Amino acid sequence: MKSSLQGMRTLAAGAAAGATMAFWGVQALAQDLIGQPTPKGIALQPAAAPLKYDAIWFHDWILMPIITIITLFVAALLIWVVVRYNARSNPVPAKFSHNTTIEVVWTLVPVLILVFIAIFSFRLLFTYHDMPRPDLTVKAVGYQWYWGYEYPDHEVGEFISNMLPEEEARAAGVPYLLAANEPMVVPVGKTVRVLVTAADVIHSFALPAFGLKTDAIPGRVNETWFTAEREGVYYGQCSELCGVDHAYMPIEIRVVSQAAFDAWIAGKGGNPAGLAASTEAEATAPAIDQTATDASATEGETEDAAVSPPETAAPAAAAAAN
Ligand SMILES: [Cu+2]
Repeated sequence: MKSSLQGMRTLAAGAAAGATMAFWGVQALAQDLIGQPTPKGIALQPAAAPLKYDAIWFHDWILMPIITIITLFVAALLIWVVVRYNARSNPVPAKFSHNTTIEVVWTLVPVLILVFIAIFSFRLLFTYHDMPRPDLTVKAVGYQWYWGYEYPDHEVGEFISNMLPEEEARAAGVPYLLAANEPMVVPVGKTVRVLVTAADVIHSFALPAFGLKTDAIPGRVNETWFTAEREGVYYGQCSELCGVDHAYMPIEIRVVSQAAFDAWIAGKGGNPAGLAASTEAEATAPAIDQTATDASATEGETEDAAVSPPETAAPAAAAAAN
């Protein structure tokens, strides 16, 4: 998946370079903030995890060029019709009302454009679905109007993450409406599986820098993943209208070193070694464990996860067995 995407990247990059370079070149001049929105920024937030790179590539090299070309083409057609066929320059209009050729063309071409977009769109969707073997699991539960995080691998029970009040945020120099009093903390470079659900109404777990947006639905467990590539603080928000305080339930993910993460887990009363223990157990009996872990997930997703183990699974299992 990764290498074929890479190949297409090169191919389409060449073809579409002219269409987007001018526009995105200007964008690159402004230094974007990492993990949070940039004032007056109009592009997507910079990527800090694999899925986001693919999403940005799809937007910049597939969607934007197509949108730009269609917009220019339609604008040119409009201008041509206005100039060439107004009452003054074309006093005697033609009488025909059908043209089979053009009708076939304007039906087929949009279909082909959509099929072309669908190829890359589905590729991106599959990339989201193909989760590498996770190093740890965090359960995120949406409530009206805050998030709860739980670390089952590390025996850290659910704790509540509320939005930081305005005065406290200003005093701490962190973005108000995005900063939380209890962030989700994860180690850098580790693949984090996020189990997403809700306890009351539908919420959505979204964090732009990692390319995450997964609905949190009561009675159902969705899953998504990210591998944060550098330490830092990353902000997201609930992205499903969930009631009066929908705008006040931010998601703050703090990416730290493994040592800092272990210390944080210990501070939460958890077991820092829980990760290694559970990984070993999973590697020895992957099929059984997968089924048990994902039992609460919906059937379709569980089966997919079970039948298509990620590439990293085999070496990990082999290493553990030895
Ligand atoms: Cu919400």
